Amino acid sequence: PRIGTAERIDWIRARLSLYLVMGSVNCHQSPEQVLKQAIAGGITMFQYREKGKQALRGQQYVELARRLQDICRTHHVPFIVNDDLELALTLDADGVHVGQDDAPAEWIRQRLGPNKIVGVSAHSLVEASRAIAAGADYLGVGPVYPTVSKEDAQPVRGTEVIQQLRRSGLTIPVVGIGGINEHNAAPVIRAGADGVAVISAIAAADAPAEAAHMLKKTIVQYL
Ligand code: TZP
Ligand code: MG
Repeated sequence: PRIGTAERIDWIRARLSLYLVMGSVNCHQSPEQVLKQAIAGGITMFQYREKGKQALRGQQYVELARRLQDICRTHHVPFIVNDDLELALTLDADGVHVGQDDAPAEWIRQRLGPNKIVGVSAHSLVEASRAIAAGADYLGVGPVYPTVSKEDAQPVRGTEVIQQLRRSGLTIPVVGIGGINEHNAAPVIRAGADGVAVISAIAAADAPAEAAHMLKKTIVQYL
């Protein structure tokens, strides 16, 4: 879809309904297997987030990214890179996601150009407004619930920030993140999110396809 159009925004919005964020550290089986099953279960977007003490580095980090990107390409699932502009440029990824402590969103947007997807984590209305001004395509808002997947996670915020964003009239695509699973996803969507982003609910599931499918069912029901 063409840049800056309502069509492009809605295309991104639709891709956010079930967003899998993952690296090798989060998986109980090979990341390739997890991703394939998650896609079979209905995920709509993927973020390569290879973080933590046990994370792959160097050539292995790049090679896993390539293999996961290939799987995404085959199934027409957008492939987003967490916090690594250079990797995204090298692989011609579909976009980059940055947190508040990462490179500024303005810089990411400038370097990626207008056609790539730029996602930004926001924990308040102020951070959300700044991200929008910087050229973000979507916001990741959380942690909605307690999470075990991020060591330096911010305090839990429930669905409050998502509601606040919508009440103040912001229409940017939003995904809730943090501790979300099939049992607690509904309030996130009802609060105004366009989807949910999950790590452990899918990546650490015994049956990732089943887990994704159940989550998707809940989300679609409340969207
Ligand atoms: N950002 C805020 S919470 C979180 C990130 C990356 C971790 C989400 O993982 P999980 O397992 O879905 O709680
Ligand atoms: Mg970060």
